[in-house]
Amino acid sequence: TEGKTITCKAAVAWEAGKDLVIEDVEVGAPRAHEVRIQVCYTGVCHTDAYMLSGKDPEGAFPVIAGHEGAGIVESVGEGVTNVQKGDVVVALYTPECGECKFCKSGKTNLCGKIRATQGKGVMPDGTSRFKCKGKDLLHFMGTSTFSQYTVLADISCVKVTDKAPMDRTCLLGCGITTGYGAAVITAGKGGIEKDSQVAVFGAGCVGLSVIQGAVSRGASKIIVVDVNDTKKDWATKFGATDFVNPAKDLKEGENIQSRLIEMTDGGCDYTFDCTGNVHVMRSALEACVKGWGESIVIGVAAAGQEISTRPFQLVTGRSWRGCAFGGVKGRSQMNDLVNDYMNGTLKVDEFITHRQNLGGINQAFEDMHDGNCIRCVVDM
Ligand code: NAD
Ligand code: AHE
Ligand code: ZN
Ligand code: ZN
Repeated sequence: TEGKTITCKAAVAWEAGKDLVIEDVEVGAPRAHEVRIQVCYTGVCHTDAYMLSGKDPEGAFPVIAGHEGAGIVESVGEGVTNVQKGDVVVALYTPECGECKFCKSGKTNLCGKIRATQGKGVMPDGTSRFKCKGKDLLHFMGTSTFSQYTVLADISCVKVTDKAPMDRTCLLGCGITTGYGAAVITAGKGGIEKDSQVAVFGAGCVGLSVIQGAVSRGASKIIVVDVNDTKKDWATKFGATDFVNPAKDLKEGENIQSRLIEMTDGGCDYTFDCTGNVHVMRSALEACVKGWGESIVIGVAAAGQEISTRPFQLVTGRSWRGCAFGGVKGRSQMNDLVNDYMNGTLKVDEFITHRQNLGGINQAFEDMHDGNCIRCVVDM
């Protein structure tokens, strides 16, 4: 197959808001600094659903979505040195070139090398590797893991041990790493400090991963806020100390920020928005303690949404921060997470509540609405 076009199955989104269609697609050979991988497993993330709904300003069709994938390198293009045929890899929607101003800054994981073309749904040379029915299909987030074969920039994948099961490590491609990294890397620029009081808004895959990170840093209080009561058991299982359902548990005249301020004797050291709801983001900021409290925005809000608060909240020392992929540098830090998983210090298996085959991928999106669905893993 090396050097040749591969025909395989992929879930194609022909237009916004419509079911995905399993099609035979042609996947071109990797060009210079590109890698073609056989995708073995992919998770399904809310950001895929968001783009497919048509609400993402960067969404364009027809497209192959998916960004939480693990697979095996099938072939590499000219000049590729970081991976070779047969390597097990995790796809990285946040690449790491190591050379651009962002990579070199030491302050962020937001590599700038291919961001412009990635946002347009094409490879770094401006073209697509996918064709179906004679038409070019767009790539998504530089990964397009809803195809049995996909082509990535070499800087958009990282080799991991073949001893780690790919149906688990695929989840390190987004949700788990995002929440965990937000807690241990982004918050406080270096992670939550021991004995911090933390509030996590939204206990999905991302929020539960923030809890894991907070536990690993020795937070003394981890309050989970979710409108779904079934998330209480989930939060407790991951190490939360308290649970508040703002739709039911608030007293007359109380809002969620005042409740959290009361529970923490003045406010939280760190709060995390893992909902994508801009009103929640405001509450999360205002639940921070004055002087140093920091709120991390992780959730992706729909196009046109804006956040607001009284500037006084910032004047009195609270700050707003945000991160993509938890602030994790994929190529230099992914293997630490895989090792933590392998030695039992990072939970991954626990997140998998649903499974589907590629043919059931639309059901995987339906599954996401189930209050008990944390992640659905698709066997490609
Ligand atoms: P999820 O839907 O599984 O979890 C969200 C949780 O928030 C649910 O338990 C829901 O009940 C709860 N919730 C909804 N409205 C609420 C409210 N008003 N108050 C309190 N809780 C509320 O989603 P997820 O997979 O965990 O992802 C969370 C968000 O993070 C999504 O917006 C997703 O797009 C985004 N995300 C961002 C990044 C990043 O790099 N920044 C990466 C992955 C996901
Ligand atoms: N394109 C959207 C924003 C989507 C977004 O914020 N994506 C996150 C990853 S979410 C993963 O589930 C991200 O990586 N952001 C940084 C980046 O460079 O895209 C919009 O609103 O325009
Ligand atoms: Zn995601
Ligand atoms: Zn870079």
